Amino acid sequence: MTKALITGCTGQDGSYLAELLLSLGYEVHGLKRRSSSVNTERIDHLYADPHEANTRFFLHYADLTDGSSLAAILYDLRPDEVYNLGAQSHVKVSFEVPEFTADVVACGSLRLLEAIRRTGVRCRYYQASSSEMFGSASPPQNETTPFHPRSPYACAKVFAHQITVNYRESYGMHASSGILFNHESPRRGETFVTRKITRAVAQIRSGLQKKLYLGNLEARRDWGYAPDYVQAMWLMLQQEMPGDYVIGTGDSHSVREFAQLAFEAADLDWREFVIVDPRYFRPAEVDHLRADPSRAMNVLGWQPTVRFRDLVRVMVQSDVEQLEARLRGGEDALHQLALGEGRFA
Ligand code: NAP
Ligand code: F7E
Repeated sequence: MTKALITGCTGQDGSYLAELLLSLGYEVHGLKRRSSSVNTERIDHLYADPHEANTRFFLHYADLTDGSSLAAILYDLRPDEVYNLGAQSHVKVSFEVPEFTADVVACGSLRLLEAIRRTGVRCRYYQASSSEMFGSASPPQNETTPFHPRSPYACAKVFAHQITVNYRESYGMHASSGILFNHESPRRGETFVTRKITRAVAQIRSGLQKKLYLGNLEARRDWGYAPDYVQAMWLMLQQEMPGDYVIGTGDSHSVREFAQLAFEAADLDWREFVIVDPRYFRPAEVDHLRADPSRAMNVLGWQPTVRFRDLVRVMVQSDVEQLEARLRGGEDALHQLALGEGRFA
C-alpha cells in the first residue's frame, strides 16, 4: 500500500488531498500541531479509531518549526510520498508575524527536506508553492515568469520554492513544486476574501450581520476550486521526472466581481452592504494574478472542472446551508454575529 505523509493536513488543501489519497487506496498520515482546542473539523469525517482494523488514516503531532519531530516521523513511517502543505498561509497576517511566517514557510520546508535527506528515506516530495511569488509580475504568469514577491509570506515561499529546486539538483531528489493560484472551497479559511464574503452573504441574508467591511476591491485573482488543485499535486508526484508546474484556471476576476456575484446568488445587492475599510489594505498589494497553466495541461493532462461563477454559487450555497443548520441547532446567534462583523483579516 502506498504511504503518504501530509503536513498541513488540517487545512483546506490537506483535507481534500487526504480524501483523494484515501480514495486511491493509500495509507495516509497527517501531521497536526498542538492547539489548545480541537481544530480537526475539516478531517473529522476521515478519522477512524487507530485501534480498529483496516484504518488507513492516521494523525501525528509534529510542527514545521521542530525539525526533530519531522525527522522522527519520517524515520518511523518511511513514506513513499510527502506533501508539504503546512504554512502560515495568510498574506496580510504575514506582515504582522513576519518572523513566524518565515520560520514555518521557509525554514519549515528546509527542515522537512533536510529530514528526508538525513534519514535517507526514498520518497517523492511535493512543495506547496504559490502564485504570490509572482507578486507584481505582469499576467499571465507561467513557470518562466520571474518572481517579484510582495509580502513576507511570498518571500518565504520563494525561499521554499528555490530550496526545493536546490535539493532536487544537489541530491537528485524527486522534488516537485506546484505553483498554485488561489483556490477556494466551502472549506476555505474564514478570513480569506472569498469565504469572508460568502459567510457574510449568509449572515446578512439571515439578519445576523448588517455590513461587510472589505479592503481592496480592485485586486484581481485567478480563483479555482480546491479539489481540482489537489488532483494536480498528486499528478505531479506520479511523473517519472520531478518538475515545477503552474496551476490555475487562466481566468481572473476582481474582488468586486466576486462580491457582486456572491450577493446576487442570495438575491441581494452588494452595494447596500459592502464598505471599504482601509484596515484591510496591505502594505504592498498584488494587483493581478492570472495563470498560464499550459504546461500542466500538456504534461499532466490536468484541467480545472469548476469555473468562477459555479465556484461562487457553490460557496454561497454551502455557507447558507451551514448557517441554517447551526441556527436550527440553536447555536448562539450572537457568536455568529461576532464572527461576521469583520474583526478578522
Ligand atoms: P490553510 O488552510 O491555511 O492550511 C495550512 C495548514 O498548515 C493547516 O493545517 C495548519 O495547521 C498548518 N500549519 C500552520 N503552521 C504550521 C506549523 N508550524 N507546523 C505544521 N503545520 C502548520 O492553507 P491551504 O489553503 O490549505 O493551503 C495549503 C498550502 O498551499 C499552504 O502551504 C499554502 O501556503 C499553499 N497555497 C495555498 C493556496 C490557496 O489558494 N489555498 C495557493 C497557493 C499556495 P492548523 O490547522 O493547526 O492551523
Ligand atoms: O486576498 C483582497 C486582498 O487573503 C485576495 C492565500 O491562500 O492565495 C491566498 O492569498 C485579495 C487580496 O488571498 C479583503 O487585498 C480585499 O488582493 O483571499 P486573500 P491572497 O492574499 O491572494 C495565495 C495564492 C496564497 O498562496 C495564500 O496562501 O483580496 N481583499 N478585501 C481582502 N483580502 C482579505 N483576506 N480580507 C479582506 O477583507
